Amino acid sequence: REEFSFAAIEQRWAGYWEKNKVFKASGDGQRPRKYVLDMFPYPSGDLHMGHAEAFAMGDVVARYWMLRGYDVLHPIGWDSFGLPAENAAIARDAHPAEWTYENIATQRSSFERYAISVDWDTILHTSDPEYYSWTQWLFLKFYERGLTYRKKSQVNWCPKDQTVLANEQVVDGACERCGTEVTKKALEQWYFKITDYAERLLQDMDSLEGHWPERVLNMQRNWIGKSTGATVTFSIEDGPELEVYTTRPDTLYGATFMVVAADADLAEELVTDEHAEALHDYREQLKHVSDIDRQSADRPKTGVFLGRYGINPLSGERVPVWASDYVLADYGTGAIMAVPAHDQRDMDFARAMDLPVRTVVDTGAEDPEVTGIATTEAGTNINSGELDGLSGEAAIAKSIELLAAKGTGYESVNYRLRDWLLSRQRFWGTPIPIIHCADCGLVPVPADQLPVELPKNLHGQQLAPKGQSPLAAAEDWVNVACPQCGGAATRDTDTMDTFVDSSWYYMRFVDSHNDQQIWDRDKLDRWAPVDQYVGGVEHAILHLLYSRFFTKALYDMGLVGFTEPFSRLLNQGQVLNGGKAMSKSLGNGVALGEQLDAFGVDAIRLTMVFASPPEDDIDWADVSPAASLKFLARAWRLAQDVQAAGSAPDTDPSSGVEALRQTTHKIVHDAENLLEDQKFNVVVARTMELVNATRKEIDNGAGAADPAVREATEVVAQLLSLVAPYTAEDMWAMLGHEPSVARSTWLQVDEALLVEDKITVIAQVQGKLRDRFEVPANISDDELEAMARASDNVQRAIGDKQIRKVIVVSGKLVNFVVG
Ligand code: ANZ
Ligand code: ZN
Repeated sequence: REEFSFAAIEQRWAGYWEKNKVFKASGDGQRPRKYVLDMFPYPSGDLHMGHAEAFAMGDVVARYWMLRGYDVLHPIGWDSFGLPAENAAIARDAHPAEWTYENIATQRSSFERYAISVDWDTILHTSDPEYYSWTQWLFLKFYERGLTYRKKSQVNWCPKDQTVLANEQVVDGACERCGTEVTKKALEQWYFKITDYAERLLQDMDSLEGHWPERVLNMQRNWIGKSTGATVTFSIEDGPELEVYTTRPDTLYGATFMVVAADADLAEELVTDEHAEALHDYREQLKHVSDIDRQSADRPKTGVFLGRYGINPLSGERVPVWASDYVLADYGTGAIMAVPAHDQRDMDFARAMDLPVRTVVDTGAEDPEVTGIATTEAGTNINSGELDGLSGEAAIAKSIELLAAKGTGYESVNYRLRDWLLSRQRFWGTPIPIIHCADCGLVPVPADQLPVELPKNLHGQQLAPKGQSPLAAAEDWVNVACPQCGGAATRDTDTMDTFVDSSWYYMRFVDSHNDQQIWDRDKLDRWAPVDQYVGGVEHAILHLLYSRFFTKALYDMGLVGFTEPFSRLLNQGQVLNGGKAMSKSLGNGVALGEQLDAFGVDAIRLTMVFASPPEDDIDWADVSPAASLKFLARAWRLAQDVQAAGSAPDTDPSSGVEALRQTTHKIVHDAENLLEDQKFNVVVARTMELVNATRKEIDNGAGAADPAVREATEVVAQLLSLVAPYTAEDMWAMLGHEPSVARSTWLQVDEALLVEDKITVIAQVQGKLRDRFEVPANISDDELEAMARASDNVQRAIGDKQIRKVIVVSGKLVNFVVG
């Protein structure tokens, strides 16, 4: 008899699924459809343990739906533009495409070995002209609608990568990619107007409630950061009016000074000649301070007086106007009314600059004027003229009413969300399809001239960061005739943030190779939106917010028929080692390839899925791939025994041993619910249970020829196919079936075989046992009591006495107190 060998089994099935296109999405309309998507990988080296986990989880879902008879689209592609390829190209004096496509080839063969159930015909790479042609086309669609624009502003600049960064790419003041402290630079850049969609991005999250992890929804809500308050106009003596945004118009009487963002144009407009130099010096220092630091509460407050005074529109009071870095230029109006008594940052500034503090809300706490501690709780207005005696909402409403009557303010809403800065001064990205003409201005590249391809002759040092895009040096590429006037013009030399590429790939997957249109609308409507998206929580804001924005914008353009791209989201956990994330510096990395060589693909996949619920982290130091391998051998031998016993593949199971049949059907029934609830680890546990029950029946019961044993073993193969495709396929063949088990028919659960769990309960009279019954485990207290009352033994014991009290202990007993 053949011994179980994962290597022999892997060899038997290697390449089988790709060659036979087992996982090809048919789109024939004969069956209901599902779209399962794993966040597509970035081609940095080979696949690692993190990929292995994420893809194992997504595969459970895709394979399960396939077994349930769905037509499943489970595509694969690569997010293949980006800095690492460019840095590698500089280091090896090559073109970034070389490194990129080498890594893709490596990852592809690893994916094939790892036996993920993908449709290989869908394959796309965002760095292929066939793909980025449409990224450019979309950019121009957004441009046509005014959703892409150029603006000069103070942008986040990474001095190491020599490129600008979106706000979302600045993490704790540092570059998301390289960790270098981010500085500011005034540059003219391209933006997407995501702020136009702030409210819809927020509102539509209601429909994702319960389908996306709560944590992700909260992170997006915070990032959008909606607040409501009022915009208030202060007049300035001998100067332009100054608008401020406040969430607390009820504290207007406590506004003892004003502050404008020092780096805003506003500061320069307001400053008097006498103070201009001080402002200038202050602004110079500011360039080296990150937004995060600027807003940090414990930083000492700094600033300069602008020499101006504003007039409080409610109290008429004259207040000085300052400039400081703790007010941000791009939030609200870039200026505030400072209420030191009720805002700690204002209080700190007031104390540092010796400015007055006036308490206008009595909260019952000690007076901030005395303590220097601002009070933010609700209370009753004092020192506030017409607002005195009011509190909270009423005071806010009244203040807005008074402002509106004077024409000096109105209720308003603000969002923290900023427009998405999309241009990058790097090479390996989608070129921005715009031509700059001295006469015509910005001219879109005509659609029939797309794609604007990256030059193929740049390599090595020519790509080194210089603060402007390396494309600027490619003169033959840059210089073109203006499409409008035919005159000499130049191409835009920036490339797009790679998050633009990944904001729409899930739509392209429905029709990856269409060279006539971005996608065939019927195909898109057939498959999208994505039913199940799987990926890491690190994308909670950037990628997921951008994709939601793209979907909504495309909906408004009539290009798609849905407004949310991902109906359900699963964030798989991380694979740790020794309780810590794997990293080079800790030296605790585990190489996926070595694990696969040692234990086989199936044992590694099974270990990943069995270790914990998919959203939890897995500590590789705590798991046992060797035990997984043992279990797989045990399962495999069931099929071997059934085969040896000579039972035919079309055996009718109904004459099989009843008890094993009950176990089988119960487990299939439970597995259906567990898979819907994404409790994949429990499904594996139940599969183990079924293997044990079947083994018992073979060795000490009816034997391997019993039809119930065949039925159970077939179910084991199907359940295992979700996580251990090689072993499952081999078992399926031994059971005499045509491959592939992935396309087999899911067992139809026979309700008659679903016996309920029973428990024994007792009935007492005066604490004395009078009867016992077998009842369903989930019996209600009322049913239990009714059953006990109806018992002959109980009635006899009560006789003609009165029932004074009935005590029911759920699932255990009923006691009648009589007298
Ligand atoms: C007066 C006031 C009194 C304020 C008070 C708060 C408490 P959110 O909730 O985040 O929207 N603010 C407005 N624009 C700002 C800017 N560009 N940079 C820094 N701070 C700014 O916060 C709104 C509050 O933050 C506003 O309400 C304003 O201070 C400040 F007892 O106005 B408040
Ligand atoms: Zn022109």
